[in-house]
Amino acid sequence: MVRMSGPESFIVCERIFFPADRNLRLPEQKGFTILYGEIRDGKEIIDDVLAYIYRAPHSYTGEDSVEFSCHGSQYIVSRILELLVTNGASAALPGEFTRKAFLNGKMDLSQAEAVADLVASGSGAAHRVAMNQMRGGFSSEIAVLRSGLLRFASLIELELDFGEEDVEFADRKELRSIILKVKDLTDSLASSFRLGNVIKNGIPVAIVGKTNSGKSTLLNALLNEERAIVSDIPGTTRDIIEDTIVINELEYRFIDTAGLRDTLDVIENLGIRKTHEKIRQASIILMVDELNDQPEIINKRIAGIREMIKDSGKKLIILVNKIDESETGRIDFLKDTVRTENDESLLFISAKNLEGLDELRIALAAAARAGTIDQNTVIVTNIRHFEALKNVSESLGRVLSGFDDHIPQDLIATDIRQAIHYLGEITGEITTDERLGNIFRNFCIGK
Ligand SMILES: Nc1nc2c(ncn2[C@@H]2O[C@H](COP(=O)(O)OP(=O)(O)OP(=O)(O)O)[C@@H](O)[C@H]2O)c(=O)[nH]1
Ligand SMILES: [Mg+2]
Repeated sequence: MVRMSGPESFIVCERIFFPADRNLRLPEQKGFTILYGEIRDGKEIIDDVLAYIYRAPHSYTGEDSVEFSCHGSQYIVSRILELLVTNGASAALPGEFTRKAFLNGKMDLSQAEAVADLVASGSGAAHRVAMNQMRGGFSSEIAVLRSGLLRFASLIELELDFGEEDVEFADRKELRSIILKVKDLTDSLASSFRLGNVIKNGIPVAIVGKTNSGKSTLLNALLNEERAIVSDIPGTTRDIIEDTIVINELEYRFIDTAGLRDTLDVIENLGIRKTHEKIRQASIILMVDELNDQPEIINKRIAGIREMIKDSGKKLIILVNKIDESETGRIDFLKDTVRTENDESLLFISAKNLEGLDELRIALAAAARAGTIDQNTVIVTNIRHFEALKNVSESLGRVLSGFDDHIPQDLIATDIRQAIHYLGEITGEITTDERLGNIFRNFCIGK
């Protein structure tokens, strides 16, 4: 699809597009008409195309637009683009169509941002969240918060107008409860960002453990391809190997690491240092042990990892690998002797024979806590929104403590206005050219 937008679209298109029905002229057609015809460069026919005609304001951008549906060869597309440019059009910048849609009031800023997320969505969950945001789910949540605050701000300001007279239009108890409610909502939206971020960018899962326990074999098994080198020589993996897969609509980014052991090998040690770094970056840690390891040693290793990730909210899944080498009773023995805490899980697998992987996938989904995302759940996926919500919450916190400390009303009103301002930043009521430039620069061309 080659897309054109702007008040001169029809005039430019008519110079290169010739309807099959010679009686028809493109600029005279109604909106939502499709014309069949040829794109020509002088006498040369470039392609047989369909031209979709949109009239302002009923188009994506809100302007007159034409879209050519052509035969999708790169050559044809570039010839059509070249023809359009030589006949008066200019090439679109990244995100320029969506930017126009925003500026023409077709959508607010958070919806515009969702367009980019939708295009980039790589899993069912990412798609659902982006779709909800694009259709205005998030915007309407923000609108509710904003109108609650606006009502409140105007009452306080009215009181200020009466100056010395010491009147109170706004019932303080009611005001306090409104502010509390808005702050709660803001906080819960902001706290959804942790989940939103992993939905959008994939959940980082570090596969760690001692050397030779089968980490790379597990990565290959999960990916269903020979991604990492596997060998019975300890210290095989030295560099970090990463790849993503979608399991039950969520994207996971698996990170295979160098096995942890004391070694004098310089390169292996560099790998081990990276392993520690990856543990810090991951949300879920898969720790791989072997069935024939002694429970005391496994417990010691678990304690080590636990110490590294404590209070971080990271989830630990302990895997005992190579159960195909099992003597009877060994699994039960380890179940009794390996100590797990809180929400850690202990699973027995054979990476080589693909045993226990379904249980592992279930444990991963539980660790990602993603059971409840549907198209109506509002989840913040955008760091810009997250920051704005944090700022709203801080301003409202100041309002609340201002009440307690009997701070002058005009200061309270200022903090409320601040909060309203930050909410407006999310939807784009308040924005600058520079900020818009930053947002749309990350779009692809043509969107
Ligand atoms: N019997 C059995 N052997 C396995 C299993 N998983 C891995 N192995 C073997 O264990 C050896 C080490 O496997 P890797 O996947 O390279 O182990 P690793 O943890 O990545 O090792 P390093 O990268 O050196 O730390 C190989 O010989 C694998 O074939 C399993 O489930 N059962
Ligand atoms: Mg390895």
